[in-house]
Amino acid sequence: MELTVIGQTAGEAGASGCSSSGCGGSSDQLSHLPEHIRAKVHNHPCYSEEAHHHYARMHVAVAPACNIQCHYCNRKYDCANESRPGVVSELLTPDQAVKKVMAVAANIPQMTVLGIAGPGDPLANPERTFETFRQLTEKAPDIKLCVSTNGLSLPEQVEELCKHNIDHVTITINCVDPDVGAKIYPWIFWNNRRVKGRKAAEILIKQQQKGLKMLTERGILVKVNSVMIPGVNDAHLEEVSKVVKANGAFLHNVMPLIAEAEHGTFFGVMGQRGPTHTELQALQDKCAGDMNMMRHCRQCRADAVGMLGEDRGDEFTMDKVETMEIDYAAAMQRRAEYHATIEANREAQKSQSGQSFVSLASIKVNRKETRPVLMAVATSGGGVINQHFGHAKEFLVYEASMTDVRFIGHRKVDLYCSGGDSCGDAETTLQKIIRALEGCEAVLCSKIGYEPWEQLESAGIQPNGEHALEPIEEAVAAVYAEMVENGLADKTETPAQLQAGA
Ligand code: CLF
Ligand code: SF4
Repeated sequence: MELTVIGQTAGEAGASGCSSSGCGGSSDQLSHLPEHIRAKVHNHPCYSEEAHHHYARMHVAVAPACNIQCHYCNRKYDCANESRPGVVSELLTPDQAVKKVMAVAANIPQMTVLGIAGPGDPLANPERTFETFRQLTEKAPDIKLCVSTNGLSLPEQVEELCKHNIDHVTITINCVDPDVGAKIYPWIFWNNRRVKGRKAAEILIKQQQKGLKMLTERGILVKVNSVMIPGVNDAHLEEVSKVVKANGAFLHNVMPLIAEAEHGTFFGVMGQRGPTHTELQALQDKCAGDMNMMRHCRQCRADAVGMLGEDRGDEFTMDKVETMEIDYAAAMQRRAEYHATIEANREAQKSQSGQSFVSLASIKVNRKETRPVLMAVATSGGGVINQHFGHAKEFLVYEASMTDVRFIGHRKVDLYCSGGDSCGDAETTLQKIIRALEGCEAVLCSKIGYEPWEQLESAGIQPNGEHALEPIEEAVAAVYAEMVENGLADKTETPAQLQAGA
């Protein structure tokens, strides 16, 4: 789910003619969907890119066991299919999890979704997972329920999932070819015994596709996550995308492998690298020909709390939750009012974005030979440019062209300005940020200091603080229009060529 396509009013990405090459679910892309599907995704921060600017999710770590082994996983950490490795969650009982969800929902009005995504596989822990869902259906009826699984035991549990009113299921599918699968999964636990190698992958693949079909036949929206592992399944994932789409998947989320030796995973220890930003984007673009692509996944942890990209878990540890007095009925009312305000703002932003396209369209007459430009954006949510450059922990990256503005992905960075003792490291941190923003030609933020301004400029990235509080797509379109007018987006003048000529 992904971007707002300026100037387009119809067509879900990939599915029916989004001009940007695959997206997922911005409001415009969703506009052609049946009403009951739009209602399911419009405020789900993972199933709708636009929604992730406005709404939050949380996970509860109730599921410790797993029934397979992935080469990118170390059981000491959370399930790497849905969560980044390297952090250990506080394991909760279903009762604790329910208390925590109600506490978070009462305190974070943006929250719409509760997901169970680890630390092992939720469906390998069915009693704990379903008891949590059962209680929440009763006590927090306004929260959407979501689950992520490796799919091995999915077909046998589809009926149970349906009973709990779960509208969103994620299956991690890294392959549809057992020979590729054998390089990713050393074993699975199946019918009370351990099955290894190609045979294991064959069973897993069969179960995943069967489960996917069963869910989609029952009207449940299925997102497929795939971990991109260069040299192992990268060339194969286009085929995966085609197959899962044919079997009814709603959205495909190709995520980069995170493999560090210190995580102690097989891939980490063997020195298996993850993809670069460029490789990931290229593969997402290829898959987008057939499929709606998610590009805003943050590979969040199994106990993540808050907007995607932020982690407020520390505010809701169980010792704190136990002391909170919750009036859930009152909180539910406040949240409904808050969501109404968000929806009004989204509507307003949409009409503004439409106006920006008009200015691009008028430029088109004079400048035909233009190239697309990548821009980084600092935002703390709300779909607007509202973050100081020095406070950004990540930048969203957009591609502007004469036809649209599309969301490409995000780049995580260290804080440039954290104050105190770390200020001595600022130069190094800034250099790291500049490296992370490689390929971007502008960075849009609410404010920026003199020093980073100068260094960004010398690195060929133009800082811009003129669009504070403006909707992101509108601001990106306006900056692009300016670049086009000044000849900075001419096909013949890439930044590298300009620098060479200087
Ligand atoms: Fe959680 Fe996953 Fe549901 Fe979202 S996360 S179970 S679908 S509520 Fe979202 Fe996090 Fe990416 Fe998952 S950003 S890791 S895709
Ligand atoms: Fe680890 Fe998740 Fe794979 Fe299980 S499914 S081995 S918990 S990454």
